[in-house]
Amino acid sequence: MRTQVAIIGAGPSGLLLGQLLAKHGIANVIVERQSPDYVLGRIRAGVIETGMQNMLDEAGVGTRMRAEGLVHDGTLISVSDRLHHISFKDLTGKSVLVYGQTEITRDLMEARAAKGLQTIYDAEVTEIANFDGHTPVIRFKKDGVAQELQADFVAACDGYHGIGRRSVPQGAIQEHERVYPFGWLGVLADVPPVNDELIYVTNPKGFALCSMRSKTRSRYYVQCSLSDDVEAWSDARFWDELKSRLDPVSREQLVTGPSIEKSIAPLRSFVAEPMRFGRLFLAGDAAHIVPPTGAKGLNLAASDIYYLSRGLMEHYGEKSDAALDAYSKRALARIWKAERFSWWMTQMLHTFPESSSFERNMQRAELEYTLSSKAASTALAENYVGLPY
Ligand code: FAS
Ligand code: PHB
Repeated sequence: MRTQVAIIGAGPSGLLLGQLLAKHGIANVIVERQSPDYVLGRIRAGVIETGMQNMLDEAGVGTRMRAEGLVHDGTLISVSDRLHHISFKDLTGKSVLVYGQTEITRDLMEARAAKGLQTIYDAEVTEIANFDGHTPVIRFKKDGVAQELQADFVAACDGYHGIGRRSVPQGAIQEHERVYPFGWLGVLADVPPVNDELIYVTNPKGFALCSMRSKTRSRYYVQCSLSDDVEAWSDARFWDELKSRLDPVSREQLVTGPSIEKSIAPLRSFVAEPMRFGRLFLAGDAAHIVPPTGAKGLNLAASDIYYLSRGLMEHYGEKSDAALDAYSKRALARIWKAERFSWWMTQMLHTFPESSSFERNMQRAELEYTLSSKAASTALAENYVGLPY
């Protein structure tokens, strides 16, 4: 088999890249190790920046997002039983859209199938070779049969645990990481959201987040210990813990119900540099991870794909490799700013078991300054709605 761009991974990064390339007549094949249902079963992001909204429009999959997505002009931060409002609209003139990653993935999958573009599911890529030459090849097994796909370029959109980063010679890649001493226990439930806006809760018992997927489906998180087992968290225990961290009004308004999904995610900050190795490119979670406190993970994948798709379009269109050569530097410039914001939000809002009294006072001062200063609130808002591409 042969194509122009071989894409590893049918998550948001791979699917979005495939759509944009196909729109510009660039042939591509996606190889995905899981089934479509498995990919759709992963409950992840919920907040979509303007930049990503525009990318989905460009890829021809923005209609349902615009019809069903919820426009959020601000967010709430709950401190010592008080709710503070940060107005993105007043401070930056922008807003965000709340629309689940699952729905984005579904829209991209359906659009890809409608165009008759090839996606090989249930096929794990086991080797990426010759990417330092002109004819890289990926090798995978499908129904027990070993196969290979030759291409001009390989885009490893294969997430944090993918093979892309692992295929690069050790000395050629530098990794930067911070692992946080806690995780997030997330619950999805078909109950109305506790508020029209998201609520980021800081509480000595631990962080919590009240989010949503629609007016009838909510997404909640509580900070939990890394040693926690999701099986030890009954629905009743989860709702009690969430209530204990909420302000009195939200506690009163909270509608509880049976969970339809419950999982624990560890939190880490991670960046791999550079993101290009000859004709192999890393994009999305394959190259970086952020703690979800800043709602940046999925949105960073979109800006990587913006830079990479322009580079490939220029290669095949104007016969220039300038944008491909600049890919890693351009993507990393935006990635590090999002890493900083996500780390800052996590440091400011979570309870760190081992922190000293001085560190706890720094945390409190950071939060009080952020909520009392227009300049500081504007800085939070402009990072949250998304820095320019
Ligand atoms: P993905 O991991 O989504 O997709 C990679 C794909 O590659 C997968 O389908 C995988 O099966 C496939 N793959 C891997 N190895 C392969 C191989 N060898 N061969 C073939 N295929 C292979 N972001 C937010 O903004 N907000 C959130 O609240 C949030 N919550 C999250 C919760 C969890 C538990 C996780 C893990 C992430 C969360 N994220 C969140 C981040 C998440 O949304 C990612 O940023 C987003 O999925 C990135 O998309 P991709 O880069 O496509 O990677
Ligand atoms: C979500 O809705 O899953 C969500 C929203 C905002 C975040 C993290 C997760 O910061």
